[in-house]
Amino acid sequence: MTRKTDRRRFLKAGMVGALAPAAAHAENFVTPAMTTPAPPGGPYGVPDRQEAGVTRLATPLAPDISPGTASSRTPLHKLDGIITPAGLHYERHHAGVPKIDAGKHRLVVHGLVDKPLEFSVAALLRYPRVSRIAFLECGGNSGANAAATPPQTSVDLIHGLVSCSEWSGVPVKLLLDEAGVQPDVQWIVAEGGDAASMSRSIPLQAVYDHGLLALFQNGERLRPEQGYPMRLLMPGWEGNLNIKWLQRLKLVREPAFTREETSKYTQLQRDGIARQFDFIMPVKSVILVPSVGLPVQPGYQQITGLAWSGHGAIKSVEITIDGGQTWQEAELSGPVLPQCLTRFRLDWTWDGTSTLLQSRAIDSQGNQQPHHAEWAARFAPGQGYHYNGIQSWQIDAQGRVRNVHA
Ligand SMILES: Nc1nc2c(c(=O)[nH]1)N[C@H]1C(S)=C(S)[C@@H](COP(=O)(O)O)O[C@H]1N2
Ligand SMILES: [Mo]
Repeated sequence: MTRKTDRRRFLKAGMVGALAPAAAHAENFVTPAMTTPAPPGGPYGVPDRQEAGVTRLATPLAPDISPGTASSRTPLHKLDGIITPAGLHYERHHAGVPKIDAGKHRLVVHGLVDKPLEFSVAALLRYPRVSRIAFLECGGNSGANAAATPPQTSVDLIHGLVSCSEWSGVPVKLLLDEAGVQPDVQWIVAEGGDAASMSRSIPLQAVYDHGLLALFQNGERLRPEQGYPMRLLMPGWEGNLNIKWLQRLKLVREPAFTREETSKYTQLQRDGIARQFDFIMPVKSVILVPSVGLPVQPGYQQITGLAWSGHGAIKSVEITIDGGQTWQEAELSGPVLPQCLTRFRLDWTWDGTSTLLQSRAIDSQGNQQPHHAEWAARFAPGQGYHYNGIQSWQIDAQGRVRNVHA
């Protein structure tokens, strides 16, 4: 069944959720809100209080073992479009959100450079800026699905460590050119000004070509949680490299082998060899509606979700509503941008029988998502970084959704 015929049939049958026309005509159209002028909004707008349930999902803290270790996830299934409101951007802090005095904060560019430089925020705000929309995803996102038994939790708990913003700032290459990169530099070590002193080694060429010193997020200055007053943005690269509260870029010959690239963010394979410096987030797609806790209604609904790839743009998303027997192409809502969340939709009329839904994305480089079993065959048990297996939702005859591996 094609999307068009499905939509036509649905329109003919009438809106499932609309009030009967008679009821609408019986209403008095003049409401109390139309007769009494109301006060204006405040200096900084917030969502209507009836939307108070649309919040980040915080993971319980463990202050005794690891004070400051915190994460919260974007409620992807309660949003639409591709942009994450700043207040709902996921958070991952290894030592909490430091209070940084933007007037005193400095960014130092040093190491193997002709001229070490120190920048204030005010100075950086005078540099030429660029803007781009890009997703940011934690290397551990979706890792819960790597387990043999998939979790029966809301979709944000599994996949909500990804968000998408418009980021504006100074291309890092401008600062590198000003400092003068010496000939045998291969790597840059980026360091944050938090109690984790989060540090990562990144290949020089990648930072030169793609690195953005982000100062603005969705039009306003970065939120403290996202690294105010500045962070490194490496679009499409593992979240951990996107150093927040950035205070140092050191140019070096060899990687520094920091904690975050040795004991963490490496992936042990079945063959006993660990992948290290696996930077780019792989192609992924997730159906967000329906999902666990969001049951299917009989009749029409729109299946919708997000797809993204660190390697480029999303080329297509295919959906199966019959457990993989047939696949149909979902509509990409647009814009479709590289290293960016891409919204997909498919009109569907559910006939009330149990079935299995899956989505699979292909990116502009031809990368595809593996099935869970293919992914699990490659990596050692307990590994979960960079998990991008196909998400399968089992629908029972009551419309309830279960997370399964298929
Ligand atoms: N300085 C610093 N930078 C950091 C972190 C941190 O704890 N400290 N966390 C990293 C990790 S693991 C991720 S996934 C992203 C999260 O960015 P966000 O909190 O803006 O979503 O920031 C990265 N940069
Ligand atoms: Mo992360």
